[in-house]
Amino acid sequence: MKYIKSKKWQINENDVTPENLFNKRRSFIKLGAASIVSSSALVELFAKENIPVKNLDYKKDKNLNNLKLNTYEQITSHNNFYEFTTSQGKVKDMAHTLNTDNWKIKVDGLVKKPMTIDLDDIMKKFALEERIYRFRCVEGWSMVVPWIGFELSKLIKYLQPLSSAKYIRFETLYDEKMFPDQARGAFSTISYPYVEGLRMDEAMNELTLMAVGLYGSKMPKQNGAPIRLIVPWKYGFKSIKSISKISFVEKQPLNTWQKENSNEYGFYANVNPNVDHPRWSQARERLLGNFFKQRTLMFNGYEKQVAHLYKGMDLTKDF
Ligand SMILES: Nc1nc2c(c(=O)[nH]1)N[C@H]1C(S)=C(S)[C@@H](COP(=O)(O)O)O[C@H]1N2
Ligand SMILES: [Mo]
Repeated sequence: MKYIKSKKWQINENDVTPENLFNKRRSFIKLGAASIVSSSALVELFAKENIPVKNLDYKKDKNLNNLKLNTYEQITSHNNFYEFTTSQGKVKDMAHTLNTDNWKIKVDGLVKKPMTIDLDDIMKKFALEERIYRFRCVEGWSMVVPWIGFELSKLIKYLQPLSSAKYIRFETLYDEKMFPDQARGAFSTISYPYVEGLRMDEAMNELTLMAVGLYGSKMPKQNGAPIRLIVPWKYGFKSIKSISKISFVEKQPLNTWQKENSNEYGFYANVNPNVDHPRWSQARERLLGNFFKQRTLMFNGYEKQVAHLYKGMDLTKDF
């Protein structure tokens, strides 16, 4: 590995498992010394080979809970991203049609000044930090991911919503050229654009993250490049990908999965082992890479930080 340890395109060696290194080494050798001086070629190769390239600067998470991370390979090869396909293993091979150049986010609704913001500007404004979070899909699988991003609260303070704004609403980009399932029109799997929302106090919670990367590397397209929401105490579908619009609103937004099937999916979607999905138990989950299931934790293990948000609510009704 010595010869790839250059400052510009250094990989985070902690993040690469021994068998990973062993298998990838053959491809480096094939490349030959000449190609190795071209950093962009190497970056491309690394991405294809599922090795994160450390190209973000961020403050490391101390990982006080001692969570064991899933590998970069696991996190980037099992995805839910219906805009491409419902086949979780195939998203990574299709996501290249998503073009994240010059990414913009439209901001409107109950806000001091509606505007369109440039992702590049945002990246300069907010210092990035790593957040190692558990992530639990409503389907019963989970993973532990070292996300990179900044607190949504910082962005909200910068955008200055009006006091009449009670909820924040997000939309994923709508572009039929980039997302094949959107191009299927009436035959698409779900309706687009994908929509999600949070109550303002949930959005301002210190855990709520706008993520722009993982494993020190810019967000892989299959994981929702270039910027997505991460709400670790809620089922994964709340963590909307590839965000192109943010609105501040008075009424609770109708999120995509509630719209698709309100008997099975609600607005709050807090991880809760005691409230089963109508078609399966939510008491246990399978961590990616594990054979045996493990217990699901109330609020996905973030009870201390978020339980107060739901005082007085009936979590069996507001699921
Ligand atoms: N735009 C959009 N965002 C989305 C989804 C999607 O299909 N489209 N799937 C959701 C679901 S169900 C999950 S579990 C997570 C998966 O994130 P991952 O692929 O990074 O694991 O993204 C969520 N965000
Ligand atoms: Mo999910």
